[in-house]
Amino acid sequence: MVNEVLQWVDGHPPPGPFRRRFWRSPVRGPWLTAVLGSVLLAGLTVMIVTGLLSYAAYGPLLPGNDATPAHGLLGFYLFDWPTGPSWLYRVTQGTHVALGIALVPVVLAKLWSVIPKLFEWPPVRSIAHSLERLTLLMLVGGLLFEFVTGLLNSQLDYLFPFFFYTAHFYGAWVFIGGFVGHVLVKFPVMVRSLRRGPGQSFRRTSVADTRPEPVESELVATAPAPPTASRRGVLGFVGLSSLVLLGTYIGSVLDDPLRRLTLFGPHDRGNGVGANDFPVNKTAATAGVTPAMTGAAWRLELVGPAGTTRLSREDLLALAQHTHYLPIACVEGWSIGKTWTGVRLADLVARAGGRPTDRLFVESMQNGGGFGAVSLSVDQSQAEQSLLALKVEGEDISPDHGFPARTIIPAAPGVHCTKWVKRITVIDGGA
Ligand SMILES: Nc1nc2c(c(=O)[nH]1)N[C@H]1C(S)=C(S)[C@@H](COP(=O)(O)O)O[C@H]1N2
Ligand SMILES: [Mo]
Repeated sequence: MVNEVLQWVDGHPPPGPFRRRFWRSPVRGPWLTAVLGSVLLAGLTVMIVTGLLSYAAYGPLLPGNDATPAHGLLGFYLFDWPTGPSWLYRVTQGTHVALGIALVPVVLAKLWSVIPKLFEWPPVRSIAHSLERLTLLMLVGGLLFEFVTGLLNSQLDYLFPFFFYTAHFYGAWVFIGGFVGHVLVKFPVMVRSLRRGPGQSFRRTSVADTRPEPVESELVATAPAPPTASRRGVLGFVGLSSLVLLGTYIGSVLDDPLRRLTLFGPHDRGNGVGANDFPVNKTAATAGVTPAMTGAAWRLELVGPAGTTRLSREDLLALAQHTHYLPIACVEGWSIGKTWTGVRLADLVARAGGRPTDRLFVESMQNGGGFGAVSLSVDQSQAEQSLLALKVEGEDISPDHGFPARTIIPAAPGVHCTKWVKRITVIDGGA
């Protein structure tokens, strides 16, 4: 009895999208899906690797740095982020965000190409089938969640009611689970479909001659509509859309004058004058840093085994100055390289009575907000290029860029380059 009911249900899909006749595009089919899938296989692998690297770059093993302290086993791969080459995070994170933007049309086209699957009937057939459907839910749900939160973050739109890092981190692992499962199941199908081809010449078939792929698959329309685009047209449109999107963004990761290429995005313009005319997320005013706090009375508090010393900006300028070209590279993807001048952090360690095996804790005058305090690793504290910067491109850094002094750490995410430094504490590195 139960079996008969189930059989009847199987043979009677509800009307509309649950019926194969509903899906009529003649270009939809396993080959088109495999082409888009192979682009995503490569692209999303790069997204996963650069995303996981970004988490490692935050130095979450150091006290106070971890945005997801409950990561447990998911932090299995963490390692000490290197201090060179200085453009390391600029490249890994710029790639993560720029590629994410460029992949949007491919993701949408891929979802479109497999949409009949979403309405598969019956929805669950067996335990194995329901597991497959669950991987798909993790894959598609995780993918959309990561793309939406990531894009909003890169555009500084914090519309969501949760903390970006935590959500993007756990969402990534849900996605990775679905992605790995999906690739294991579908890789052979993808290779087979690519080998078989679309059944017609990709380059020479006109729109009018475009026919469904000659293969039995639930993606292929049984009652195709008249063609409105060729496969070449569809893939060309997707590829061109990706390039246009990439083109609007790419200036955000380049230095002047190529930076002017940025058409959209919050970091196309600077907000300052002369050497300080480059982008700022958080101005001194929004951070609650007032002119009284940064004026002549300001002192850097240097705390270490030798006790606490207070250094004025003049004191700092009287110490050995070093100049390096180093980027600010934000997790949001944008970056900009500048020539910074200031005191070597390693010199401050020594001055405070510390040893080369000690590390630093840097605090800002900014009250609260999560950026107020950062732990630097031993390598970061000792790196030849790690600076407490006082000048940029030969001019005093502006209040919005962290006057009187800010740290600049080679290869590190921008968040580790603390503006409006108040106190630097030497901490026993334990070695
Ligand atoms: N005190 C303080 N330092 C800070 C920040 C901040 O909000 N407050 N932002 C950090 C981040 S996330 C980046 S990417 C760089 C550049 O940020 P900006 O664009 O606000 O200058 O400074 C870092 N230093
Ligand atoms: Mo940032």
